[in-house]
Formats: sequence, structure tokens, C-alpha cells
Amino acid sequence: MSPARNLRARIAKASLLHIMAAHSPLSALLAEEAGFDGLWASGFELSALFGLPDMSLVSMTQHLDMLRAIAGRSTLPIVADIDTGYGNAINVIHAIGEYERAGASAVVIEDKTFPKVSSLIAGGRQDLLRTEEFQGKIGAAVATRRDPDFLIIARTEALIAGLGEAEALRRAEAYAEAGADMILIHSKSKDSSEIESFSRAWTGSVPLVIVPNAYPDLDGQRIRALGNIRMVIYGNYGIRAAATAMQEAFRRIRADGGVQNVYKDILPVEEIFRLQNMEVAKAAEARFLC
Ligand code: SPV
Ligand code: MG
Repeated sequence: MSPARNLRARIAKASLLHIMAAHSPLSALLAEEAGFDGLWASGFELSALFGLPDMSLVSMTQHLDMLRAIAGRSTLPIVADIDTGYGNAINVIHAIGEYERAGASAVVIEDKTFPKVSSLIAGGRQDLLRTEEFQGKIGAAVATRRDPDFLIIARTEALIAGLGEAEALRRAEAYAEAGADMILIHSKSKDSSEIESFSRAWTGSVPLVIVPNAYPDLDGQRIRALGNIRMVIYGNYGIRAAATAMQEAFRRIRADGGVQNVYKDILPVEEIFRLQNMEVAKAAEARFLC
């Protein structure tokens, strides 16, 4: 079964899928070993990896290159964060072909204008497209996909832009009508009541996706109780965990004047060899290097 078909089948069975952000093949491997159901090719994480703000600065080519590298080292389905789809409906048509070929099983397209600004930043410029124009982009994505299992997820930033629940619901319904398979409803409120209220009010025909970055208290059990959320994306946890570990190790090495203490608390190089599939390369050497 293709990863996309697998993803679709599990959503249809009303499972709650846990999708971890990946900014590299190594982070994807670690997510797979930890038991996540899929990977989020996060725009925020890749931007941060390049030391850049998440403001449409990382190119589609850079994102696709990383997605291909991730797909080469993980069997998990990949949900690609394509931001605004890199422009209008014509750009979306081009992007869908590229992301399908690169190995994604789903894309998330958001209803902001290009160039976008990170949703979580305080005082961010959050301009939304006209509903009809975004419906055109969703329609273009649906018409372009070659694999009918490839998921088109429409993300509304209406709550992020401060337009309120009624507008978020109106937009979500319009996007489902345009053919979206799921609706991602995003919120930067620290209080999960905004998302819980939206989820209770949602009577649309397609299930919801959430990204509990700003409201970490909403755990799996509470999400399941809401009933219509099928996918939870841990949107920036990979890069934050990696940066936390590096910041602390680097600080200690400077403070200690060497690596004599820190080495006990970080992975041994043998574990990195394992993640690199060194054994397979060694076996190939023994077999083929004559
Ligand atoms: C991402 O991970 O790139 C996201 C989630 O889109 S957020 O940064 O919370 O908007
Ligand atoms: Mg993003």
C-alpha cells in the first residue's frame, strides 16, 4: 500500500494520526523510530535550519531537495508544508506535480498572501487571500494531483489573523466545498479553547488537522474527545529539541574548557553510525571492494 493510501485509510478509520516535524533525514529517522505515524516537512523548521525567519525565504527547490532526502531515508508518509503554494493557482499546479514526484503523500496550503509571515510571531503581518481566490488554489491542487490518494489539506489562518470563529468556519466550509480533503485550523492562542470551540462548531464534511504549538496543553486524549480531529502535527518540536540539546552541550563544553564531562551525556558515535546505516555500507565493502 502506498504511504498516501495508508494515510488516507487510517484517517477514514477515524484514527488520530501523530505527525512529527522533520527538518532533515536524521530527524525523520528519529521520528520514525519513536513511533510517529508520519512526518511534517515543516517550513518553519527548514527556515530555522537555514537560520532564516519563516517568511517565504526558503525556496521551493530547497524544500523539495530536503523532502526528497527525507523520503529516501524514511518509509513514513510525508505531509508537505507548502505555505501559500508559492504564488497563485498556477504556482500551485506546478508545486503539486513537484511535491508528488518528490515523494510527499499530502500537502498543506494556507490562505495567506505570498510572501507569508510565520503564524506564531507576535504582531505578524497576517493578510489573507479572498476566499474565492483560495478556493481556486484548492481546486487547482485537486485537479492536478495524479494519485487520487494524495491529500490536499486546506489551512485557514482566519483565527491567526484575528478574524474570529465565524469567518474561520465560513472559510473552512468554502475550502471543503472546493475539494479539500481536510481542514487545518491554526491558532496562536495559548489557551486551547479557541481550537476546541472551532472543533465543536465544525459540522463540515471533512475532518480537521491541528498544530498545537501555541497551546501545548491540548494532549492526545483531549484531542480525541473533540471527535473530528484526525491529525495532530507537532510543528516545531524537532528543531526546538535539537537546538535545546546543542545549546546546552555547547554551553557546557565552553564552561568546562573541554569535552571531558559532556561526552557522557550525548549519544556515542556508534549510535550515529547505526543511524547512518554504516553496517550496510561495511557489508557492501566486504562484498564488492575486491
Ligand atoms: C510549520 O511548522 O512550518 C508550521 C506550523 O506551519 S507554525 O510554525 O506553527 O505555523
Ligand atoms: Mg509552516
